[in-house]
Amino acid sequence: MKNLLSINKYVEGVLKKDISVLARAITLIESSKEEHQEISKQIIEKILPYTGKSVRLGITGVPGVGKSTFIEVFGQILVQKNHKVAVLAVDPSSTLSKGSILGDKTRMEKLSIDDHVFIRPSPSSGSLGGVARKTRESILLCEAAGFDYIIIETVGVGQSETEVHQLTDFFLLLMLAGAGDELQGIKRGIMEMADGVTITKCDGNNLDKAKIARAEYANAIHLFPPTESGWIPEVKTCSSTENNGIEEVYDMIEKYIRHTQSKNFFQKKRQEQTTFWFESLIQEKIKEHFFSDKNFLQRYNNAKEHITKNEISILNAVNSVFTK
Ligand SMILES: Nc1nc2c(ncn2[C@@H]2O[C@H](COP(=O)(O)OP(=O)(O)OP(=O)(O)O)[C@@H](O)[C@H]2O)c(=O)[nH]1
Ligand SMILES: [Mg+2]
Repeated sequence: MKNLLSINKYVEGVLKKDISVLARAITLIESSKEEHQEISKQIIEKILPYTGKSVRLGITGVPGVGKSTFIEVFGQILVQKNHKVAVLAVDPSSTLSKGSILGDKTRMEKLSIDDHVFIRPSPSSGSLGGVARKTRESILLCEAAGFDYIIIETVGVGQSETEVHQLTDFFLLLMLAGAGDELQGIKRGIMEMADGVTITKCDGNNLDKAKIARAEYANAIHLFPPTESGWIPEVKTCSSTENNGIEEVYDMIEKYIRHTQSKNFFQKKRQEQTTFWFESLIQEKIKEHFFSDKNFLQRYNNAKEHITKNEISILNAVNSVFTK
């Protein structure tokens, strides 16, 4: 890491929309060094009043479904509509798909050189919850730097969605036609989380298959319990390579935002998300608190040994850990 700036320099730089300072602030946030985390905390505190004014869009789907290619085209539409776009990636399986960060740079060729766009690959280390939390703070920094459309790309393999869902206003699921749910590894739970579904690669030989898939998914979605906001998720088709149907996805998201804002649901959802992150941090702290206590740890290990030898019931073992 380059030399650290003062806290005020970070804050000023971000608010002045200085991209290099923004990037450095994010690096700081991603660092696990205690000293860096302390500074990050204070930066976030100071920029907090300037956050919140953006659309936070989560995009998920199995590897290869076309997320990055979609974002390349979708991002350009956003820029045409005068949005300032930040693209962040959450990739919990980075050890499995090391290639994707490199791939993103080439797949977002035009977007990555646009002045109105900021692209940030995923932090490479840390637990899933940790990565998502850092992404949350990166979102806040991007908002403070004037980005009003934040896209979060995540690999849809079933681990990261719940977290990313808690970071975004609209959760878009990209699907392939004719691959079968099983093959796509998309769990029903993820379908239920989606505010919209888009069948990708609706071009060439895929056209008919995509249309059939669209009808099937639309039917499936109607069987899900109604959402709290009353919004019924829509299913679209698109081709990123032929630039078809992308505008319709934009319209769908706009419609969703109008719908949820008119019912005050938009704000309510964000408040619930803040509570979610508060609670998960509290849980983490409680755990940390106990496990950093040597005596607790000893009782914990003892109890564990006793239960594996079947010498004590689990309930009694648990009690023994919390009894001094
Ligand atoms: N025919 C066609 N091919 C596409 C389309 N969109 C993406 N592809 C191709 O599909 C492959 C995967 O695209 P990516 O955009 O990298 O997919 P991804 O979902 O970001 O993949 P990961 O980041 O690895 O999870 C690439 O070879 C793309 O060229 C499309 O609309 N039509
Ligand atoms: Mg990608």
